[in-house]
Amino acid sequence: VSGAELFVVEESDARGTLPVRKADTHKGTYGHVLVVAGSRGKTGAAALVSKAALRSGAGLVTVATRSDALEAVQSHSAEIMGIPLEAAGPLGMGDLDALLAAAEGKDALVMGPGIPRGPGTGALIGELLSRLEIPAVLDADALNAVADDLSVLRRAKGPVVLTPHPGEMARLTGKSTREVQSQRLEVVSRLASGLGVTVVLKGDRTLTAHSDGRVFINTTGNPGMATGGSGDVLSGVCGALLAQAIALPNAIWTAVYSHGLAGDLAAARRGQLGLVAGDLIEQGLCELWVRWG
Ligand code: NPW
Ligand code: AMP
Ligand code: MG
Repeated sequence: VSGAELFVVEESDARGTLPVRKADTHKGTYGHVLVVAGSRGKTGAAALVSKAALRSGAGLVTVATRSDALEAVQSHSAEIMGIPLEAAGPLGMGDLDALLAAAEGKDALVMGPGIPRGPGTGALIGELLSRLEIPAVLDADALNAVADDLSVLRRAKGPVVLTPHPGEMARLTGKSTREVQSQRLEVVSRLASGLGVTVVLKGDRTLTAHSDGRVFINTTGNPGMATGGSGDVLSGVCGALLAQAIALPNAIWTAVYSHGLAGDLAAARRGQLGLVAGDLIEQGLCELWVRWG
């Protein structure tokens, strides 16, 4: 691909990117992640994002979600703080003020897994990103929401990271999933440079493309991770590393490497068939951080 510069991420690269905790620090040092995720019936998505962020070093995690979903989201984990979004139905411009208030004092935004999506969700995301300076990770239904009009992403004030699986990438680019899979490198690097964002094309050998033409190839992970919620965990890890002020794109290829290695460690305990997304967090990530001291 013309202009693309390829790198294979190694364990020492990922390990070396992570911050070493100093004694004279506190939770504020490690950043506060705002998670906009979940809805009735998909509260698990918000919980997985949030728990993954907490288990990846974020100092604080707050979830903003519809009132009818918040209690269930928080019941998954005592450490998650919550803000109810009082309106009803799909996320739209009516949620802007509440989300701007929720984003005050936050260090990174993760938006998308399990959100209620409607015709106004893309415009809301564009408006929100045009007002926030913090890095934003868009995943799942936030990607589907902006797919109709990707130009909303150009309004973003802060850095933007997109984390599509091949099906979502197909929607973002108007291609078929097969076409995406047959030209992964071209598709991901073109989208990243075209929009001026960082794009993670997930799957076997996940590719992280930065807007400057660099593409980072991941070698960790296994098909046991093809299970509901795996991607939600990745977006939480990304949010946590960004909130800890790790620069782009390093924060993202490190998150991808760590998430995949967590999957390999969890599969060693559970088997690929037994692996569920929660294992990536409770077993995989925790074992990984111990291994990396
Ligand atoms: P197929 O099936 O192969 O033809 P969707 P989702 C394709 C939330 N979740 N390689 C696949 O194609 C998420 O966060 C909530 C190739 C299919 O067409 C989202 O907000 C959970 N193709 C929402 O639910 C746990 C691939 O994409 C399509 C591919 C819907 O998310 C689960 C499926 O994708 C979930 O995370 C690959 N590697 N991967 C919860 N507990 O609350 C996917 N495709 O339609 O975007 O649906 O990803 O399940
Ligand atoms: P999602 O489809 O959004 O839940 O994301 C699935 C996550 O699991 C992504 O991080 C993928 O890279 C990872 N994953 C799924 N299948 C595989 C596979 N066969 N090999 C490696 N990683 C995978
Ligand atoms: Mg997903």
